[in-house]
Amino acid sequence: MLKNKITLITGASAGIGEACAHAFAREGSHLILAARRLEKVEALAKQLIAEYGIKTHALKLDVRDREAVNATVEGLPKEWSKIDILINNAGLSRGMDKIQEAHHLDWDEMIDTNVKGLLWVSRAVMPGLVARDHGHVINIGSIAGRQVYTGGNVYCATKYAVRAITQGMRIDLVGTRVRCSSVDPGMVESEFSEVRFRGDLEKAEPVYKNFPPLQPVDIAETVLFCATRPPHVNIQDVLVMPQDQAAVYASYPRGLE
Ligand code: NDP
Ligand code: 8X3
Repeated sequence: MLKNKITLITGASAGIGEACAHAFAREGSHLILAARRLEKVEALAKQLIAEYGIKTHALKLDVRDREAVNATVEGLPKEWSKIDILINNAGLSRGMDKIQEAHHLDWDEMIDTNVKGLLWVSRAVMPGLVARDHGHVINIGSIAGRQVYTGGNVYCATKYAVRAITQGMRIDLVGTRVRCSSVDPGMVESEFSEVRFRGDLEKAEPVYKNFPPLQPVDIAETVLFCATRPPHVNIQDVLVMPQDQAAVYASYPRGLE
């Protein structure tokens, strides 16, 4: 079903985006791999070509830069220009400070990446999907877009926004054959916490010690499921949690066995 399709993945240099790249490559999709760390997406691109025989196009892209996003999408080589699937995955969290104590630049970074970045990429790619009357936008939301937790404030707000934007996209796409899904994970072991705590491993590593967290591949398989339903089926949203995490405040501290 994905053979020879073109999938654009933002934030493909690590974690969930990188795992999506493997899952989609395995199914024969050609991949546009975008992130700020070009060396990482280039290395991944080479690996996927060797492993799966697909075509790849690696891009250095900061989703916060609207002009760069537009120029990149408009400037895609002809053979890459007809995108079938967009996975809006690029995202991050910064800090867990109280609103009365947090730094405004952390808020800018989260809002600019998770909300505005997702919008810039969608705005650039969706007209092509609509014109071709075919395609799929898959947004990576979060449990943080459904429940607010201590210190989550602005990060949660960005993921609530992603949830609203996804619902709005679906409404705006009614009458087209373009599908729109969101996949909302609970805790996933990736670079996420290291980025949130700016490389402070003493804070980042314990996040994944209370119970077995999800792995990026778990989310990639869910994204793949959404993308491989028959054309008349749209998986609107999926919430995927670790087995020991029923809700942000209801988890079982099993530890890692
Ligand atoms: P990682 O930190 O492992 O990966 C984040 C990816 O986003 C990286 O590839 C990074 O690439 C990219 N990225 C960040 N900022 C930008 C930017 N400005 N422009 C382009 N790419 C960017 O985290 P995850 O894989 O866990 O996160 C992926 C998504 O999943 C995010 O949207 C996150 O909010 C969401 N999520 C994560 C959960 C978790 O517990 N880990 C749970 C629920 C949702 P680079 O730095 O090279 O630009
Ligand atoms: C990331 C999941 O619970 O750490 O979106 O906010 S959580």
